Amino acid sequence: MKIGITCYSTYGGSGVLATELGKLLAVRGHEVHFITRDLPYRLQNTFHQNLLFHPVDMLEYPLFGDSAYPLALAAKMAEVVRREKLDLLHVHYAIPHATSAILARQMLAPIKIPIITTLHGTDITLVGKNSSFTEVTEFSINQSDAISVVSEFLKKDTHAFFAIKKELEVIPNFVDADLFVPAGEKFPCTQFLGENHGTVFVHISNFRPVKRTLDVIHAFQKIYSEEEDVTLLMVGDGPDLAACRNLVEKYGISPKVRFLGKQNDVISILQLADILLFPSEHESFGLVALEAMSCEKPVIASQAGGLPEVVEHGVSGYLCEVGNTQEMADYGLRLVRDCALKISMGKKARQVVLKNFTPEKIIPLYENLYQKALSSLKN
Ligand code: GMT
Repeated sequence: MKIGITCYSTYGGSGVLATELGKLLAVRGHEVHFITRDLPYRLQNTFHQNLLFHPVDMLEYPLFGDSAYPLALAAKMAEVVRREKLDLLHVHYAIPHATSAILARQMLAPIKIPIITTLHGTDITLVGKNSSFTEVTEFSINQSDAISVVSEFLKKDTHAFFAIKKELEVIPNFVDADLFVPAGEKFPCTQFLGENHGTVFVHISNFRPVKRTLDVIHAFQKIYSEEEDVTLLMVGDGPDLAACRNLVEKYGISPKVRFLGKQNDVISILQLADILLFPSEHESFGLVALEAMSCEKPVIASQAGGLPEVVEHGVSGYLCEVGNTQEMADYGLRLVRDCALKISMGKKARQVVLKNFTPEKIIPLYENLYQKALSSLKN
């Protein structure tokens, strides 16, 4: 198939997932055209003859600022569909990508192009529920030819809030378990963190309020107050980063916490860590948790959104009440003090990934959805 993929190209789970999907579809013989504002960051340093990139041309016009992006995207989609004879458009994130695709489809008539929309979470839970976007989100979902959501939680939430007339197919996130592997020689821990790093906790996110990054610091401080041989790596950047730095200063734990900023090589970082701390307010799936699990790292996460569909409490990690940093610290301490438990939980975490969340299991679900959308258009 000739597939057009649109996603956000900067950091963020939806862009990561869309890019990894495109790369794997290309390997499976599909011709994949990324129609995005910039080169998606997980596409950097990647070459495959079936992977093509079409940047959205944006007119630099002060009056518009960024507001013309949805229109410029629609125009680029129409141009690429026509020229490259694409079979379908797969858009990630309802707003504005599905909306732009609908406009492109209208511009393309009588050419018929199916639109597949994947809802990732914040497009529904934060943006779509905002009254200024509710109607356009609902419209864009209902106008799509096929829709997928990344968890049962997101399916329920979408139905609860919007009047959806189409089937929402649950297709979970996946991780390439051949790349996200447990051990890494490339980036040895002692070389990077010194000899006395102890148990290494890691948090990776875009530091938005929904990630509750301050809870990571609170929980880690509680752990450190009982066990000094611990280190925390904070990876990523975003609105709450400064507040996290201030809290670390306030607690006087700066030597124990390393802020690494945005990083491309997430695999190496996960490999040198022992435990992922992931205390989100809500999380439709939690791709980072899956990536950590694939590297045999237990996850201490919140009992929120789709996370219970990923992390099994007491098996691959622990699920805690949102905001209960004492509970998170208690589980963290349990793993710090019981190395065998930490290792066996990590191994079970990877088993879960291998059983349910590999590309081999998940990519065919997307291919079936594409086929369904194509045949619905023929009927
Ligand atoms: O929250 C993020 O990290 C970014 C966000 C996005 O849309 O880019 O991620 C969402 O999509 C991911 C991929 O499907 C999911 O794994 C994340 O759980 C989801 N984030 C939230 O629901 C907060």
